[in-house]
Amino acid sequence: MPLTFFASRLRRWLALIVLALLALASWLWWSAQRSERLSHQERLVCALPQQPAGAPHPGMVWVPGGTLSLGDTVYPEEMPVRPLPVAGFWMDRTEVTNDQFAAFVQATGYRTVAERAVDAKQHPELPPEMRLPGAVVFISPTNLSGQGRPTQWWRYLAGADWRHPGGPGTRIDGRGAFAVVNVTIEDAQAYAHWKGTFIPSEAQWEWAARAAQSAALPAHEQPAQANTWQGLFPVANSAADGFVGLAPVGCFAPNALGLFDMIGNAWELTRDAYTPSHAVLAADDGADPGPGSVRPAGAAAMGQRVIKGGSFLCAPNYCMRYRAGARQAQDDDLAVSHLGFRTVLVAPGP
Ligand SMILES: [Ca+2]
Repeated sequence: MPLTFFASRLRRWLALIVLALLALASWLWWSAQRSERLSHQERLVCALPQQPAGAPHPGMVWVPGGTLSLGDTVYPEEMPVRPLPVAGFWMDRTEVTNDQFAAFVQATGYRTVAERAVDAKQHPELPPEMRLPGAVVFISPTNLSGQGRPTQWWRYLAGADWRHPGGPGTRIDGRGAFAVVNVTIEDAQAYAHWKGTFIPSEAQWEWAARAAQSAALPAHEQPAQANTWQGLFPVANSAADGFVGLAPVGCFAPNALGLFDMIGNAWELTRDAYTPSHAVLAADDGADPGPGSVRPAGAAAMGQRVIKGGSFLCAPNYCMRYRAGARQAQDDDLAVSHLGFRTVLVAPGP
C-alpha cells in the first residue's frame, strides 16, 4: 500500500482523537459549570398563596393541639419516641426572610451575634482569627482527605453574617425572599420579642411539621417537596430540586396546615436546650419561657439548642435529617450559613 494511504488514515485517527478529547473536555467543563449555572438560574422569589382577608395573624397559620409522637427511629438522639401533649398555637408559615429580618434591624438597630467580636474570656481556646466577627459557612470541598471531618466543608469566615451569608463579598441584594441565615438563638429571640412572638419549643415545631397528626411516623425517604441535597454530599450536588443552596421561602408545596419549608432549606432554631436523647422529657405548656430560658425544664443548659428540619445540605449518604423527628445540636453563640428560624404565638385559635 502506498505511504500516502497510511498518512491519510493516521490523519483521520488523529482528527478523531482530537475530536474525542475536545468532547471530553467540553463535557467536563459543562459538568463543572452546571452547579454554577443552576445557581444563576434559580428563582429569587416564589409566590405564596393569599391568606383570607381579615386573617387574625397575617403570615401565620393555626396549629391545632393534640398528642405528638415526639422523635423518630433513625439516629440515637431522636429516640425513644415519646407521646407528648401539645396545645394549639399559631406559627409563621415560612421561615423568617431577609426582608423581614432587615425590617427588624432597621427598626431597632440590632446587631447580630455574628457582627460582634467573640469575647476572649468566654472562648480563650479560640485563635484570634476566630474571635473576629463572623460565621461558619459551608464551602463544597474540591478534594477530600479522610472521611467525615466536617472541617473540610465548614469554615469560620470573618465577615460572614446575615447580610453576607457566604462570607465577605457575598450579598443578599435581590434575595429578600430567602430565609435569613447566620443567626443565633439570641438574634432569633430578639426578633421574636420585637414581633411579639417567640421561638417554638421542639415539641411545638415537630408537631407543626407533622401537620398536627398523631398517626404513624412519616416515611424516612428523602422528601421530594423540600430543598435538600441530591447527590453525594459534600462534593456532588445535582440540585435536581432546583436549588444548589438556600432557596426563597415557599418554593415547595406546603404541608397540610399550610406551613412551607418545615423540612429542608434552612435548619430552624428551637428554644429547647439540646439533650442527647428523648429519655428525659418535661411537660411543655406552650407558654413563652422568656429570653434566655430553655426547655425541657431542668435540663442542664449546655449552651446548645435543638435545631430542626434539616437543610439544603441534607443528603441520604450523610445526614438523613430531612424529617420532622430529626434533631441536631447547635451552639448558642455560633452563627451558621444553613440555620434560620421561624416564630410562634400562643393566642386563641380561629
Ligand atoms: Ca437543593
